[in-house]
Amino acid sequence: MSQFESTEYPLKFEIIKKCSVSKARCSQLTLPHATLQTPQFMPVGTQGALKGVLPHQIKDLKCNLILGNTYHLGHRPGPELLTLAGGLHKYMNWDGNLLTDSGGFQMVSLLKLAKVTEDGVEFESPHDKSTMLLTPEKSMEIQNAIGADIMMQLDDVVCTTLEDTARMEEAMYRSIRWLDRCIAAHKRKSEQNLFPIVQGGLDARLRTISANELIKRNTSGYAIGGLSGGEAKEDFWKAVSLSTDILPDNKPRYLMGVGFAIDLVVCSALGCDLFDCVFPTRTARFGCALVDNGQLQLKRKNFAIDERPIDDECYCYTCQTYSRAYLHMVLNGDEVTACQLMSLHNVAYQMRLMQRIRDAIKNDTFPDFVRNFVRNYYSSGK
Ligand code: PRF
Ligand code: ZN
Repeated sequence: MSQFESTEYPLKFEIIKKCSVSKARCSQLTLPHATLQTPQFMPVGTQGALKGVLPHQIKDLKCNLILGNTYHLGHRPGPELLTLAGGLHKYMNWDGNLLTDSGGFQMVSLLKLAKVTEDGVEFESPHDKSTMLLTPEKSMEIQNAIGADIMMQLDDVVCTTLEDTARMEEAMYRSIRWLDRCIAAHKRKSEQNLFPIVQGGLDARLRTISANELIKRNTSGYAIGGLSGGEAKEDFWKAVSLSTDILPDNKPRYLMGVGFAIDLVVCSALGCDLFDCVFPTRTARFGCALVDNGQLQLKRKNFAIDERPIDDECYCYTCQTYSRAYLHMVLNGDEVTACQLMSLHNVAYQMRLMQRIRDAIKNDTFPDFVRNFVRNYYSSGK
């Protein structure tokens, strides 16, 4: 891969501009399938597609990095069929970049039945009730077959608001042992990047140990995990800031599972580069349209006579074509069309927000942008 000749990994990360007041930076990230600028939000396509949005529509929104899930794709189509199809990019006709999560987090959050042992994450198959075991080696096998541009290590994820420090510590050290097993099992090092995940809950000591251990492995980027599980905003932001203080400046930092507009703005200021969350597409299906000062619940009666678009500054097809009144009607009737129109807007909203963040960093107006955004967000003029 010629564009990566000078680097050890199939990834290039160049900082274009740093904010002089915060830790925010705007960078250019080159991956095997495309180049993009960060900070960037990655929409989630659980089964190898975004619910209600076609690959060409995602491209039209200038998005060239989306997420897939090992947990779902490992079941169906499974690694053999994926290898046969030449990987997920070809299979789903997506020529942009793909990032896959390792599967453990989805199992623990979706299936309350999952059990973690030193071997891996044990769970009941959703299909035939047999017991299955996702090990670091199995996760790498599936992710190598998928062919994602960025793969995630299998980690032991615990909920910060439910578990005690002893369990946090065990999970943090186990995640490091699993990282070493992932590195050993990764078979396509010149084609796919493997990101490790900082764990340690809200505990500064544990997070510091975790981040320093990951740095020793010298991977091409880092993820910050174990957060965004319902902890207080202040605790969450502190844990993020502590992590970005330790992680090296010259590599991308991916904050996992974060997608609320306010968190994207604040965590960009704290030096995070990549984000993902199912929230924008999931909430769209329930009739919620994202706008700067919060969210519009378009199923509510007052929207039946509102002839304005969701957002008159949004360039998406939905806003260019339809009124809130029309969307209100469709949302209360035709689920499939409503899902498409709403998801398209919410993904476009996230993309435009990230573009505004990048522009502000590049134009030296980021501190003002943050101040105005936060003031407007909490003014809640629905
Ligand atoms: N680990 C993995 N995936 C994740 C997370 C994590 O910690 C989060 C944050 N809670 C979202 N997705 N593997
Ligand atoms: Zn729109």
